Amino acid sequence: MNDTQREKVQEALDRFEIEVPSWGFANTGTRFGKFLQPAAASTIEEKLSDAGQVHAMTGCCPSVAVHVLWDFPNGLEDTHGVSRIAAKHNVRIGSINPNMFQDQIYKHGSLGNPDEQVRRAALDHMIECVSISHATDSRDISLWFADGSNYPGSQHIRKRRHWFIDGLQELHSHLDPGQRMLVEYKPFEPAFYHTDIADWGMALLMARAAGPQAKVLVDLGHHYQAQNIEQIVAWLLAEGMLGGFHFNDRRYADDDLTLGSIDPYQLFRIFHEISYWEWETDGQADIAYMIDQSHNLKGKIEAMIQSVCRAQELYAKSMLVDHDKLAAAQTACDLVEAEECLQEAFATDVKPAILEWRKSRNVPANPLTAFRSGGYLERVTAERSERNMAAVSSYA
Ligand code: PSV
Ligand code: MN
Repeated sequence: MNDTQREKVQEALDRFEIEVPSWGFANTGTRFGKFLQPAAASTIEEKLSDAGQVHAMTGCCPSVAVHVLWDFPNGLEDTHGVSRIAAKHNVRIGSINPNMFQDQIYKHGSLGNPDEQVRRAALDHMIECVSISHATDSRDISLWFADGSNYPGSQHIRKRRHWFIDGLQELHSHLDPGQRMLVEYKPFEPAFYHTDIADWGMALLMARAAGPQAKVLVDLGHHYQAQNIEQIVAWLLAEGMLGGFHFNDRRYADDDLTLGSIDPYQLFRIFHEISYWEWETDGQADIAYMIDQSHNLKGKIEAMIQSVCRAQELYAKSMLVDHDKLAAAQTACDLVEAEECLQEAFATDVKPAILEWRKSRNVPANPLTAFRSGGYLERVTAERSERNMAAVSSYA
């Protein structure tokens, strides 16, 4: 890597921030059960403390996404003092995720529910989340709906679409001028026949209908097999509608595997589309990068650090694509030369440049080993294990 490339990587890493999810530090499982971890976080303070560790080790995770009913079961009143707790752990509250799926009333949906009272309750909860975002000084309200149906004919797809648009428009009217709402799509799970916002096209139309501060959020686990996600990213950028990501990797469905563990080249290609667009437009895309993974088997903080380091590495590699050369090769339809531009950048060892950046930020050269030898895990295991493992015996 030459000096110019090294500088490019430094600059890129200076602006690259990635948000971690509070729920990634808590005990979670599959529908077949949970394997509880003695060190898992339960309270919002514990989650913020764990997130603080990830930030201390990596230097690029200053904010924490919260899921309202998991982190603030009583809504707004639970947010009192939470920003101060976050600051104590050197992080801040990031995107606010309303929860329109865990209450019994949502059996047949939230904003798409045929029952007007349920739609109202969902909307009131989302509006309260806007108040929460004001209390925590957060910008983005991140929306994912479990709405859908399991059997053909059982729901009126067009009516539900209409109710969604009405609801999202009303929510949009509660946003402050600088705020955004991000609309996430998912084609399956928990509904397995249709979901109301199934893909990026539906999310785009919903966001457009909601208002100018609504953008689309791409969760890497929310696509059909073999879908070309970087093309979706390129289109959303071109439409000015890409608002954020939920990063994770997958082999089959929404597997929540550690980022880059299955297909690191895919994330590289996604980052490349973003940096290519930025180079062409001489602009900077306003994208919220977030991780959405909760690990059932791996140590939660370790898995988060792994994911963040992988994201940094792939982001750095994507900066090394020679855009002039690529544009010329594309115009000349020189397929091999164009492809080599990507392959060469992907194959470049960016570790020395990342080490330099870590040194300049005063963060450990190897975040994972530093975390392992830092004593934090042992300390929180001692503090939390009795409580966490008591839950195991109540399972038995
Ligand atoms: C749904 O699968 C999802 O990706 C949404 O973003 C939720 O908020 C999150 O997972 C909950 O884990
Ligand atoms: Mn997600």
